[in-house]
Amino acid sequence: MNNLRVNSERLWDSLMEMGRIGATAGGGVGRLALTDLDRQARDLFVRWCEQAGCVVRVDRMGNIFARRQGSDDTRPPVMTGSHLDTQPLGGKFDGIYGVLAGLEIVRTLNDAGVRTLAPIDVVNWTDEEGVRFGSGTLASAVFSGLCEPDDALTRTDLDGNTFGTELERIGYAGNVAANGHPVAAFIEAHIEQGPILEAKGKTIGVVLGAQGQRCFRVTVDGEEGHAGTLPMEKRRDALVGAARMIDALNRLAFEHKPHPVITVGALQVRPNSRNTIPGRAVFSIDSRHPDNAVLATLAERMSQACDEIAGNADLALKFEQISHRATVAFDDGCISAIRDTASRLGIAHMDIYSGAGHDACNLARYTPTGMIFVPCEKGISHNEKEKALPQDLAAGCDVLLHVMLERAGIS
Ligand code: HGY
Ligand code: MN
Ligand code: MN
Repeated sequence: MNNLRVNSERLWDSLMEMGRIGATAGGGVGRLALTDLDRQARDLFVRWCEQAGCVVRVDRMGNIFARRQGSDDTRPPVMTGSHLDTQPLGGKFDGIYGVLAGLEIVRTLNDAGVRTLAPIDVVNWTDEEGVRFGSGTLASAVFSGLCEPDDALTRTDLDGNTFGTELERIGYAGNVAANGHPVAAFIEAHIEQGPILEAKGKTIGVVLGAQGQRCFRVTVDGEEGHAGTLPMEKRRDALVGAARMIDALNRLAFEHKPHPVITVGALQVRPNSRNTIPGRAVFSIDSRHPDNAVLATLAERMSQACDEIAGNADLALKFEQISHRATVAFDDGCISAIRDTASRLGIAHMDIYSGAGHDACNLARYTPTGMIFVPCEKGISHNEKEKALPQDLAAGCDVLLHVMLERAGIS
């Protein structure tokens, strides 16, 4: 069995075909969760899984589980997967690789006529990126018992659509209860989204854990006014206030060693008109650090900095925490299995820590969980230029195959 290898070309072709759904002019993919493009990607994934003989179920959060039966289905499944949704200007590999690597394992086992003892589940987690509904990995958090279904289903996007109504609209509001089924282990394959593996010349990252993350929504209220008639000293300009806050937050990040990462990625201005003084500005904050205590102190300091700026400019402020993910340590047994399998297959590997968040960070609180990273070019991700090499993607999938086989057993 040790000589079993995935079909690199088939994996690559599946990634390229999936990448055509929501392809952007810049060579990337823009496929936001719960849009018609997401539905098309889901439909393609479901079709492929059914063609591969899987039984497909969808839960209340729209998570898709493709099950390859084992010879002893009393055993809990060994699960792998990731997410098919992308950033607005994302790439072909972030998340999608983990989902299609799982499908490639099913296809490879079919070709080899191998039946595992435990079933294998390949999952597509809904809305890992959290672009539309404010915080990421909501659906795997619900599955892992970290978030109530209604708390997630009632989240709204900027147009006031709720998560739940958008799931219904695309036909993926499943009838399976969202609060998880027993899982023997969860292993997620993902591109590193950083430059370390490539710089060190390693093909496999044995992921030890992931840094903590706190996200916020900041609402700054001033007063609309005429851009031509209201003197500068009489203005309560919400956007100028927000700009000062964003600059202060950025400077705050450099005051801590090692640096946290603080990103303001989304900003809405009302009424967003050239000749009206902005009355309201709403922006997001994504803050991350490997130490939970530093992250908590940072939250305090960011709130104080915004408060002070608002007070000095006669602006009203609302500083709301939207999500909080503590640092995560993956399961020692999964980590050793990934490391030993990479060694046994003769693939260069190293231990690594994840700067990015993943669905695996939620599953780690529910079942023994591990992650396998493969390099991406120059570490570029959340960018249309995101690239990965077929041979690296196949190597990661081979490690995933043998780790899953070891866990699931062969009948
Ligand atoms: O934000 C993240 O870390 C993930 O890539 N969605
Ligand atoms: Mn991802
Ligand atoms: Mn991502």
